[in-house]
Amino acid sequence: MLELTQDRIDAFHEDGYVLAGPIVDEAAIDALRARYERMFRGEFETGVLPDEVNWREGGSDPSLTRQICCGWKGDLTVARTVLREDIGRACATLAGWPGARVFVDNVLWKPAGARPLGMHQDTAYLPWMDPREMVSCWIALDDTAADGGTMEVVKGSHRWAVSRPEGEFHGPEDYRRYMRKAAAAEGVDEPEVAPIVVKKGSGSFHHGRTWHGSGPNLGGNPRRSLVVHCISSETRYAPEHIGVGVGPIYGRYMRRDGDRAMDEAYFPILWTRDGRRTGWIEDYLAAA
Ligand SMILES: O=C(O)CCC(=O)C(=O)O
Repeated sequence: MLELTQDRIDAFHEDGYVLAGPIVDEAAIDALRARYERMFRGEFETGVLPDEVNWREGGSDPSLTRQICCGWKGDLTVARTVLREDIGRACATLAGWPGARVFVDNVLWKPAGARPLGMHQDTAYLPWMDPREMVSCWIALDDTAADGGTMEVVKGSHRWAVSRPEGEFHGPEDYRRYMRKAAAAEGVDEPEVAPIVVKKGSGSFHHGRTWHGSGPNLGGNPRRSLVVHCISSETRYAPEHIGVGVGPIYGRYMRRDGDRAMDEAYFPILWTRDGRRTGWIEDYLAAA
């Protein structure tokens, strides 16, 4: 069970991120790694295709980081971590929300030698959310090292303005370029970049405006992670985006009748202060 001490909560507010862990145990790590092999071969246990499958064995560029988004919809082992109540409670506590729901997860696998992931702010991609807020739990499935392509966060950058998304996410030439541009706009000459160096099973939480990304994997081992991106249980589609502008993937879940609700079938509630959790989660997780 994940518990956050007041020191950790204070550090998150000060720095825009905080280390945490252990979050998953050895058995879960082994099970997840085995599922990653299957998922990137295009095999999905539930028969449902995750919302984004950005890499496939045999057909994709081996120098890129393998990525699947909303893996929980395709695989129950992934779902058993992503839909954890304590992860939702931790994200809600850090954000000060009444509860938390999952917006999306990221199944990530950066092999030795693979290229960077561009630095960005998560909420830059979410102008259609009300409130436009996110807290993410990033879990390492391998021991990480500063030169091994681990995630890097920029201390204090959660206080910077939200930038317009720019550049490539997968394999950019200069993965810190747009972060430096944002830093300059804030008058920050030397942004403090902190690599998340943790043992497998541990990880970090980051704020939705914190700049983060990762460099090339210059080590000899793969760097696999599972990321749970939470939003407030109260999040709605922003009124000005109803009917337009949410985008080709998550826009498909928006109702067309003016109801701004985010449906729990796609964005399940993990935890609320008043004891609510989406009803179908336990049956779904037991369906193996
Ligand atoms: O693991 C990484 O390199 C980046 C992950 C990321 O973008 C995220 O957790 O939002």
